[in-house]
Amino acid sequence: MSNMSHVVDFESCPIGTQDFINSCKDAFYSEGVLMLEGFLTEEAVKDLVAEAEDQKELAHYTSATHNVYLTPYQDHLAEDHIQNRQVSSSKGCITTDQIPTTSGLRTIYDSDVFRKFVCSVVSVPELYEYADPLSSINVHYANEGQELNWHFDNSEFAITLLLQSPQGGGSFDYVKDLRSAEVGDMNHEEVEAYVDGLREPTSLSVEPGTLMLFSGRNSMHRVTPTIGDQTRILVVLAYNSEPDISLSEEARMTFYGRLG
Ligand SMILES: O=C(O)CCC(=O)C(=O)O
Ligand SMILES: [Fe+2]
Repeated sequence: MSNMSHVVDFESCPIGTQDFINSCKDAFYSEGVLMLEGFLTEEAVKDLVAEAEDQKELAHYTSATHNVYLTPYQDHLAEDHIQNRQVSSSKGCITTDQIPTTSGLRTIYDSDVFRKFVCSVVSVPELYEYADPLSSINVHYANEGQELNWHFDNSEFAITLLLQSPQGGGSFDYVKDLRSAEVGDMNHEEVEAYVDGLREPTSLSVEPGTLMLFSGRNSMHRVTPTIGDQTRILVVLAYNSEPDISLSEEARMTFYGRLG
């Protein structure tokens, strides 16, 4: 397994130092998104892209329609009600069990300094891996025309590492705090205005090697379609704040096409 300092550029991102942690925490709470450019070393980006390209043929491809809240269709509401309105998303995905044991992705995921950093930024005491063998580390592939449409995440926060940008498209658009899941405020009207393109979201163009930590539960987000034949390759690192939790069987079947 590679060493953390081979994969993480501690000079530009000193994730073990309190001043840096404090500034990341401020950015996460004020913007809803923490973006650390140059988090991965150039060498790590190269190695991880090569590794992901090698694994690409193992990816499970899915194409699905969903509403932005990722909730089931509600028969008592009209088809064009924002809670029923369907958008489509498609991607390829490989799972934790398919990531090589020597991968730098495992080095980062398992690292104490990284977990402590994330805990401090998102204000949780402890982070645990998923109990199932699929959900902790995923690599997503978006080929030409593939996109992740508007949605709110079920999880409170998400951590991503961009390995490869497409030639065009692939921009990360988001609207901070558009709903409040905690108090059940779905904010239908404004959500619909963004889905209809009547309002402009914040649009981020992300460079390979960037770590993003964002609160996707209340901030609606999407990734625009890949343009050109270079695949967008993105890693998702997922943790739980409690031990022994598996992703639901329904979600595993939807995302991965298998349970383990
Ligand atoms: O691909 C990305 O940058 C975002 C991923 C995301 O939003 C998700 O997996 O829920
Ligand atoms: Fe998301």
